[in-house]
Amino acid sequence: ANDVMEDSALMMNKTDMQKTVLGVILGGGAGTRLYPLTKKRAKPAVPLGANYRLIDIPVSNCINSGINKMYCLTQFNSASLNRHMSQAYNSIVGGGPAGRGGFVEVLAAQQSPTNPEWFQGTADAVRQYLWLFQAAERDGIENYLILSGDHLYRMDYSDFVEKHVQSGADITVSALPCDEKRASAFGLMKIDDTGRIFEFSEKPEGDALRQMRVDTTVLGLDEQRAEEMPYIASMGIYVFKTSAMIELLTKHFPEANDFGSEVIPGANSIGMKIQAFLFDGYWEDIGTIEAFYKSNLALCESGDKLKFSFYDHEFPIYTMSRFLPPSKMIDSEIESSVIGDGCVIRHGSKVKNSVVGLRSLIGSNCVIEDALIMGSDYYETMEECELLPGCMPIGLGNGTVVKKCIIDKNARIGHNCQIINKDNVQEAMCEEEGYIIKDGIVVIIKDSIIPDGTII
Ligand code: ADQ
Ligand code: ADP
Repeated sequence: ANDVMEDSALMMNKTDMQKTVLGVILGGGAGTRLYPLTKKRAKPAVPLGANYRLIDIPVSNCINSGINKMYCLTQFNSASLNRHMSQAYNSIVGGGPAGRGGFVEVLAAQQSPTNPEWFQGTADAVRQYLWLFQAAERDGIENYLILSGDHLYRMDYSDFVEKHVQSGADITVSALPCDEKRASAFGLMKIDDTGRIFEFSEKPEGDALRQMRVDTTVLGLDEQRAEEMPYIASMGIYVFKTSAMIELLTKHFPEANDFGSEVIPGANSIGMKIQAFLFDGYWEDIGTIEAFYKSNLALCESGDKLKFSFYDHEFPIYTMSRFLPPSKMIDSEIESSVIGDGCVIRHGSKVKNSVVGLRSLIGSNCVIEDALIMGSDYYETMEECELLPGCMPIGLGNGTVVKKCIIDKNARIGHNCQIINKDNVQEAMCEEEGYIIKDGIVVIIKDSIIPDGTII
């Protein structure tokens, strides 16, 4: 009986994630880094891992952490984002005894008589919707969990929030050790032996960077790892006490646009208590074309090399259920690849180290290598296709070779094309022809038509 008493006492002390935490997902600014994937859709709707979209990661992490109230702040709305959000999660977070009035909603920047501007940054985005979050506060929201929409990781936020509550911090920043090479892409911090952040510097370079070097053995790293990773980087994921957020955004720093460069260092300068929470797991910012491409292809790895797996029964990644048929491979060779639902790969085709997204239709004798093919939003009928000049169907035509490229959704690639970055170009803007090249990766733009025999 004592054990039971202790257990329930423990449970009573635990933070009620559903009642007291509001998840706020930063769904992207102007969307330049992932361009052209964000040309025709909001960033959170960018397809990921053959069947998913970027937004599935933070939303699933929230659901798996017991958080059922989430807003996604985005610069503009798109049909695919709304459709996805309303169909994918509402049956999980809303309604029912488990749901307890949960929701996942998109909030787009909007012009209003008092505010003629779009979101000027991450803090500004939150500030513009504080009125709505404060309405939620009346229902007992004590902490805001601020998340990014372009990270690949699996995290139980309840540990993070719990630490934040127990330490009595105003803000807790999730952090990891980082090497010299990548350090200046992040917010860096110095912490004392209680984990309190006493210095925070957003993306410092040169001397300012070296000045942020610390002894990371305090994080539990061994000597050698600490030597390799001498910085503590912010993951851009924060828990804010509701009252601290309101004070910071409206009273102390009403002009601040960003959390990393202004609000966090500012909070430190006025003596607020900011704690670091050490995250010990795989985490990747996939907000650039190169990182996004690499992380998608990394899903093709197996065994110890696989860093992120969608196959975790205890911690599933939720997405829209589409009731698609299984994929069919007809006399083709598939090696180390991820194939989404409802695809058809025709005879003689070879797929290697590639992600082939849902509803992809691949013709015969194609070669697909180190490619990320996003698939299609729909199956078109022959009648629909015949309305187009030359009737070029969505997908890859026969005999086409694609290597080291990203092919966005609904693209129509003709027969015998070669998308191989023949001249090894690093950067090119050929939007008229339906593609751009970034970091040496050819990206075929959504809905593009690439005629038969094209060589890129
Ligand atoms: P960055 O990711 O470079 O650094 P930022 O560009 O502000 O910071 O983006 C943070 C997140 O907010 C991204 O998901 C982005 O898409 C989104 N976002 C940006 N502007 C937005 C806007 N106007 N409206 C809505 N969403 C917007 C941050 C921190 C660093 C930390 C890294 C870790 O500032 O300290 O190290 O994240 O990746
Ligand atoms: P999908 O579901 O095909 O991934 P969306 O539903 O996001 O794409 O977009 C549907 C169409 O709406 C796009 O093809 C594009 O023409 C238009 N669209 C979406 N977002 C924007 C935007 N911010 N600006 C202009 N057009 C947009």
